[in-house]
Amino acid sequence: MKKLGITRTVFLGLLILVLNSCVKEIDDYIEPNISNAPITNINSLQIPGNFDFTIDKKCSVSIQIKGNDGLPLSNVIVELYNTEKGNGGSLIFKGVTNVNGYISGSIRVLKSLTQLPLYIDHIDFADAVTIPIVSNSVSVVIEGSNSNRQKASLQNPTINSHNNFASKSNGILDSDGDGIVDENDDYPNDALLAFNNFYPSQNTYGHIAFEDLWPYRGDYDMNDLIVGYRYNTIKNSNNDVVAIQSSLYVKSVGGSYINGFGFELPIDPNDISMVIGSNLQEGYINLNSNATEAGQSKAVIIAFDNALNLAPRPQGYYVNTQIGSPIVVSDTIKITAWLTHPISSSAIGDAPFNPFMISNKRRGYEIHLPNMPPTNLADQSLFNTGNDKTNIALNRYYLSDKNIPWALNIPDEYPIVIEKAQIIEAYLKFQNWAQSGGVINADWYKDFPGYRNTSKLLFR
Ligand SMILES: [Ca+2]
Ligand SMILES: [Ca+2]
Ligand SMILES: [Ca+2]
Repeated sequence: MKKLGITRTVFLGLLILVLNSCVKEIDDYIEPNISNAPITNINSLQIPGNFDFTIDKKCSVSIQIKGNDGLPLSNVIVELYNTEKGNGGSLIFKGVTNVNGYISGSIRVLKSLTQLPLYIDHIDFADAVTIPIVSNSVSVVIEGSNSNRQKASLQNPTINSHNNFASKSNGILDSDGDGIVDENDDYPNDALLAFNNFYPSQNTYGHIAFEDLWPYRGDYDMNDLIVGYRYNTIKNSNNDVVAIQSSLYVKSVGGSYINGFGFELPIDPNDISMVIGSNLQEGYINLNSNATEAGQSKAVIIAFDNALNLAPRPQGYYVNTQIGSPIVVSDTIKITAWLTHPISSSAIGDAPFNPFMISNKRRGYEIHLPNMPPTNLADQSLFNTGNDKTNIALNRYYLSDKNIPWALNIPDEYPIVIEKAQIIEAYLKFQNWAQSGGVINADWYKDFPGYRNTSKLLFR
């Protein structure tokens, strides 16, 4: 590292004071390379050893709703969107306040996001309330200030107390009797289910991109398997989780391996009554009677055991990674894991949970997101072979000797890097993001001027 000037040293000192909790090991600090000098080989990047390559972050949610009179409002539906409804916003979180007007839970949102619109289905609130994201938390008390209440009360004499009837919809029919009126109940005829909660959002898919040669580094086109996902955590009228639903498709298969995909939930396999919808045809996955994977101490759901069964390979081509190759439209599979009993959202964690691929029908070869642990069925003797530089004692997993991952989670659109191009050739800000440890260009995958070399990308 070159010598720091005085100004830089003072600035760095302040940064350390301010971001004390964020900068764990200052010895590992590498100055961000903010030049656009093209680095043509990803293995030449100088990446901080503690960078986990996450684009979004987990935020706790704790919201209390009070009416115009300052008293807590119970049984009120609240929704968080990723941006305003009128601005293309899409639902991520939905639930109902308890007797003290509280609702809590957690969400995953882009690290760059500083505020979210909150929609409150009560006439004391007119429109979206913008609430701030501070550190990793959405924690607010919100009081109503809607002068329309009086008008509404005059039109409908029942609107005068803290109850359901002050809902904007004025709906009173609760067909399944679960306490949530039909207009607000995503499952109006099932008393065990009430609310959909989506990741990345109701109307969008995220993508997990894999290199499949682990523990060897491969070519870093990050297209050997790209899985599109949308998770729906289904909750009941107590805001507890009753099912995990995943909609999954195969966006690309840029290699010759037969690859599978699954995810691990942080609960006991016996907490699941049944998994429905997996696509398992190759015979190398063993299941329990509830269709979770056998031999696992946590619940593992294998979604598919061969990506090509969802997205067949055209004669003479890979799937969606070569210019001029036939466009392959994957099947989308919907997998539902029903729980034996409602589980708090804090116990079950957040989508995408712990996703991984299995390479070339070899069950022991799991490839996870960086710093996510293997399942019981991973062959741990593969760690620290090839280019893998896992350190179990430090919870460092699936990063190479050059601190490069084999998997990335992009909770957004993700055009496919063409075969044999490195990701840094297509996504021109990736190098800044990686070398700064995520400090700059956290939006490297977006379609902003100068961000993409579209001749190295396929939009399929
Ligand atoms: Ca209902
Ligand atoms: Ca219901
Ligand atoms: Ca490839």
